[in-house]
Amino acid sequence: MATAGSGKIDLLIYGPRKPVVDNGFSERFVRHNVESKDDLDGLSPDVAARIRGIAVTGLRPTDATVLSRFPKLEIVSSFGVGYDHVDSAHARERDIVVTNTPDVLTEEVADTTIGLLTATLREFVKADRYLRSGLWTTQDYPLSVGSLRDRKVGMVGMGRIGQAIARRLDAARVPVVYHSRNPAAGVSHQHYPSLIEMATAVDTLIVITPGGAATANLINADVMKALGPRGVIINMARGSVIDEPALIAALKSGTILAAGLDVYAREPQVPDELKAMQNVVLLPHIGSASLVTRNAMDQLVVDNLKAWFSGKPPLTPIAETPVKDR
Ligand code: 8YV
Repeated sequence: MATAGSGKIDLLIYGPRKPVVDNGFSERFVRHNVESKDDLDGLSPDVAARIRGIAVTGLRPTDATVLSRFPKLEIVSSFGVGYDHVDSAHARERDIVVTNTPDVLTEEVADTTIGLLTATLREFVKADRYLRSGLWTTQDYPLSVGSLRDRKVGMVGMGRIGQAIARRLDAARVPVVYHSRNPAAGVSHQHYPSLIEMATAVDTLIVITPGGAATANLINADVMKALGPRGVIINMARGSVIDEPALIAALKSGTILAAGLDVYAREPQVPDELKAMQNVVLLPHIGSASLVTRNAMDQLVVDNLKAWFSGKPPLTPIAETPVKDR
């Protein structure tokens, strides 16, 4: 933690320490590190009064109670493409610009999605356990009921990552349709304005839509019922987008076949009921979590702040907080 910086720019680093962030700023800046929301109370009022920029380096709640501690705040540079943890309405009201880290993670998350989809359908995790337990020496692993070969995928969300996933499925010759509020520009796949209608027409859902109030529990019991007993759900978005108790019930009862999950309602807590199931593959929110991609995301967090404090427009502002002429 640095000391007071007269004439310097005070930044709050809110979340986990990252080498790219620790080493990314010149002497012009003074960094103050706070790991979690509870630790914010440890920040002295003097320092809070000087903070002009925040780097949110992980999924930390950045709501009005957090932002209102900083009267001189100009910019919140948030790690990750999703920013449902940041109160963008509050920021907008106070003319605080919010930035995220799109594009640099698109292909990584799309790769992870295809891996999780294939692992779920072809039971890679169960098969690995089978081999390690020595069972292969007595009997071949049973044929998987799931396969990509006889499936039709409905994408829930067709933004940048959704399109990168769809490109991979096109190459694998898997039919793809999508649901989103409005048709996506330049996308030739069939668009379904109704999620239920799409769920009825497909057997596999890939969820890759922003989290937040607008999509809370979008994938509910009715959608799961419409998907049917061959149904597979892959969630790469936010846990909040799926009604988790309804998902557990649907997996237990055979309303749907299987699920591959990277995100959960109360991370890092994952319901024991899910952990006990054989027809789910559970990843600990690692969609973008390779060194190369996380470094690129961290760098963009730094670069947005540096651009702003050099008097330039930030590189990747979110749509809700447009930047006025500087
Ligand atoms: C990160 C993500 O893992 O970009 C996102 O929205 O969910 C991930 O890339 C997340 O920000 C966790 O820190």
